[in-house]
Amino acid sequence: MQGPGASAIPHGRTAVVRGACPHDCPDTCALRVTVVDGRAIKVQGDPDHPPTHGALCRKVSAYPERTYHPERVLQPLKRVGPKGSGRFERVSWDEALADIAARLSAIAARDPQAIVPYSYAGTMGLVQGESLAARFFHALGASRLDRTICASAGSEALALTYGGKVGMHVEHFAESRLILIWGSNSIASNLHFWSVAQQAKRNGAKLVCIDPRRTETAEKCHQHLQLLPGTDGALALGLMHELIVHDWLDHDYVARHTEGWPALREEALAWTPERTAAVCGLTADEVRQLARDYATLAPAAIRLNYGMQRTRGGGNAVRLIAVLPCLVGAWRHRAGGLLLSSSGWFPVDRAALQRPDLLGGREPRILNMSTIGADLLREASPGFGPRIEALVVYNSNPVAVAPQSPQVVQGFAREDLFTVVLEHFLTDTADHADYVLPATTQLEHLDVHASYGHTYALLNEPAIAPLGEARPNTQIFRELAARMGLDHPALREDDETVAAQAFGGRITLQELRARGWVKLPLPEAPFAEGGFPTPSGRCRIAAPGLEAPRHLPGHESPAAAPELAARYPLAMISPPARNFLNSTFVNVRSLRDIEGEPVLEIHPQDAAPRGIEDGRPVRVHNDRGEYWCIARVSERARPGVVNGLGIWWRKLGLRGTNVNELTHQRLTDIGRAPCFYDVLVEVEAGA
Ligand SMILES: Nc1nc2c(c(=O)[nH]1)N[C@H]1C(S)=C(S)[C@@H](COP(=O)(O)OP(=O)(O)OC[C@H]3O[C@@H](n4cnc5c(=O)[nH]c(N)nc54)[C@H](O)[C@@H]3O)O[C@H]1N2
Ligand SMILES: Nc1nc2c(c(=O)[nH]1)N[C@H]1C(S)=C(S)[C@@H](COP(=O)(O)OP(=O)(O)OC[C@H]3O[C@@H](n4cnc5c(=O)[nH]c(N)nc54)[C@H](O)[C@@H]3O)O[C@H]1N2
Ligand SMILES: [Mo]
Repeated sequence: MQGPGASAIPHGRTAVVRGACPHDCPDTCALRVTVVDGRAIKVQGDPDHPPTHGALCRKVSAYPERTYHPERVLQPLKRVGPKGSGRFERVSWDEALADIAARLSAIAARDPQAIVPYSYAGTMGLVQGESLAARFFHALGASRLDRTICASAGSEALALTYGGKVGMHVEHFAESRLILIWGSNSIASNLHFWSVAQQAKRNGAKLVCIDPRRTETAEKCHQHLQLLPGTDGALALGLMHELIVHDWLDHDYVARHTEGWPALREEALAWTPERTAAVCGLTADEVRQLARDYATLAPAAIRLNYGMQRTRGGGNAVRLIAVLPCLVGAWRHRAGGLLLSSSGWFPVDRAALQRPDLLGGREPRILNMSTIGADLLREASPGFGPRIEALVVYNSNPVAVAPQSPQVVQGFAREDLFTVVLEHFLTDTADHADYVLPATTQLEHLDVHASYGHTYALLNEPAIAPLGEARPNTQIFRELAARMGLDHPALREDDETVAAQAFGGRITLQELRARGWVKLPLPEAPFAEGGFPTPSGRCRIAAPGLEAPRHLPGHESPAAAPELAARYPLAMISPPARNFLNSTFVNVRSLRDIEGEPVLEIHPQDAAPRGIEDGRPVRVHNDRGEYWCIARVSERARPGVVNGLGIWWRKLGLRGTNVNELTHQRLTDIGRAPCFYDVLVEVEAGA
C-alpha cells in the first residue's frame, strides 16, 4: 500500500492506494485504487472491509472512466454566452479568483447575506464537503443553507423518536429471521446491504419489500407489498392494531423503554386491517399477514430507507415505523430493530470542521435548499432579507436535482445573479455559471468519511495528482478567503490538518492509515436494555396528529386532493435509475448506454386508455411543467402510479427536460424536506 499522495509514485511503478467511495450512498465502500505511471487504471472494493467485502457497484467501478472523461472541466472557465448556453472561455486561476473575489466583496460590503452557498453531497467527504467552504462562508457572514434535499424528514423524525440517527449494525441483518425492506430499492441503492439480506435469506429468513414500485429488489423478495405512495404511516398504524388486538406486544420492553405509548395505542386501535388496506391500496389479508410475520418471526429487522419519507407525511411515517421494533421488543436481539441511518454513531466534530465561531455572533438567515427555485425569484423583503445576488455552488447540481425546475432554471437564468460553480463537468447548473472552477475528484484529493449505512470510519488518500488545473474545494476556498482579505488561521489550514480534526481526536489519521478504515466501538445490540440517546433514555412515541398524514394539505394524492386528481389522476414517484447516482454519472457513456433513455414506467391498465405504447415518447405534465420521456409499459408500475426514473441531466434528456419539471416545493411535515414522491400528473402519447 502506498502512503499519502501517489504523485509520489515513481514512473514505471504500480501502486495500490487506499480510498473511500465519496458518493451519497449508505454503503460508503472502502476502495483500492491501482495506479500505474501516475494514472489510476482500476478501482476495486477492499476485500478486508467487512461491508464492502471486495465488491463495488458498476457505477463506481467506472470511476476512472469518469475521472479521465474527455469532457472533464480542467481549467477555470468564464461565461461568454447567455446564461444556460454553456458557452465559456478559458481563463487563468489568477484572473478567475481576482474577479470572483472582487464581485463577492462588493456584494458583501452591502450585505453578505445576499451571497448564498449551495452544496450537497456530491462528495460525502468531511474535508471536501463542509470544512473550508463552511469556514469561508461563516467568516463572510453569508446566508446559511438548510440541507434538506434528501433525508431531513426521516433523520429529524428518527432523532425525535430515538434521540439520534442511530440503529442496527448492517452486518447483523444476516441473522434476522424477517427483514422488511421498506422504502428501499436495495439492489440499486444499498447493494452491500442486499448482500447481507441474501445471506439472511440463505439462512431461512423471510424478506418482504414495501414499495409502490416493483423494483428489482421487490422481485427477489418473498413478498412484495405494493402500497400507494405516502401511505406508510397508515400501514404502521394498521400493524400496531394487529399487535394490540392479538396481544403480540412486548409489554415489559414497552413499559421500561418507551414513553407515550398509551396515546398512540388509542389511535392505532382505529386502524383495522380493512381501513388500513383501503388507504394503502393493499388487501386486508396482506396487512394481517405482515403483522403476524412481524410478531412471530423473531428477530425481525427493518431496513427503512429514505424513499418512503419523500412525501408530505414522510416525517410522521418514520416516527410511526420506528416505534414498531419497540412494541415487539425486537431491539433485545442484535439482529432485531431498525436501520435508517447510522450516521449519528460517528463522533464527527462539526464545530471543528465548520467553525461556526467565525460568525462572531452574527446570525445570518438560513435558506432552505429545497426552495431555491422560489427563493431565487424573490425580491428583498423584511421576512426574506436581501434578494439573492450571488450563488456559490459546489458538490451539487441543483438545476437538475432541485424540485420544480421550471422555477429553478428561471432563477439561475437571472442576468443580475452572479454564479460560481465548482465542478468536474459542465452540468446543467454549471451551464448557468459566470465562472466554473475545476474541482478535483476523489482520486485526486485527501479525505475522511463517516457512513450512514455502516459503522466504519474511512480514509481516502489521493491516488493521482490533480488533472489539468483542477484544485480541491478546500484549496479554492482558502485562496478565495485570502484574496478577499478574510484572515483567520482556520481559513489557512491544510487538508491534513482538517482531516485530523474530523473525528474530534477519537479516531486519528494514524489509525485510519493502518488499514484504511476503523470500526467504531459500539455495543452489538445497542438498545437491548433501552438506553436510547434521548434525555430519558426511552424511545419517544408521539401520537397527536399522526393519524392524518394522508390528509395533510398539500399532499398530492387522489385521496387527499380529489379536485387536482380530476385533472392529473396519476401519482408519480421518481426514484433513481440504478446506474446513475442522483445526477452524477449521467454523462458517463458506459452507464448511460445501459440506462438508454429517460423512462416513465406505466402500468398496462393506465397506458391502454391513453393510447400509450411501449418505447414511444410521452408528455408527462401538470400545472408546473411538462417532462418528455419514453414510455415503458410495465408492471413495475402499479395501477394509478407512474415511475419517472431519475435524475437525468436536462440537456441529455428529451427536449431539455427532466423529471423535476413536475415536482413541487412544498415541504414535509417534519424536517422541511421536498416531497419528490408526492406528485400528481397526467400522461399523454407524444408526437
Ligand atoms: N444507484 C443509485 N444508488 C443510490 C442513489 C442513486 O441515485 N442511484 N442515490 C443515493 C442517495 S442520495 C440516496 S438518498 C439513497 C436513496 O435510496 P433510498 O433511501 O432507498 O431511496 P429511494 O431510492 O429514493 O427510494 C427507494 C424506494 O422507495 C420507493 N418509494 C417511493 N415512494 C415510496 C413510498 O411512499 N413508500 C414506500 N414504502 N416506498 C416508496 C421507491 O419506489 C424506491 O424503490 O440512495 C443512494 N444510492
Ligand atoms: N425528482 C427527484 N429529485 C431528486 C431525488 C429523487 O429521488 N427524485 N433525489 C434527491 C436526493 S436523495 C438527493 S441526495 C439530491 C442529490 O443532489 P446532488 O447532491 O446535487 O447530487 P448530484 O446530482 O449527484 O450532484 C453532485 C455534483 O457534485 C459534483 N461533485 C462531486 N464531487 C465533487 C467535489 O469533490 N467537488 C466539487 N466541487 N464537485 C463535486 C458532481 O460532479 C455532481 O455534478 O437530489 C434530489 N433530487
Ligand atoms: Mo439522497
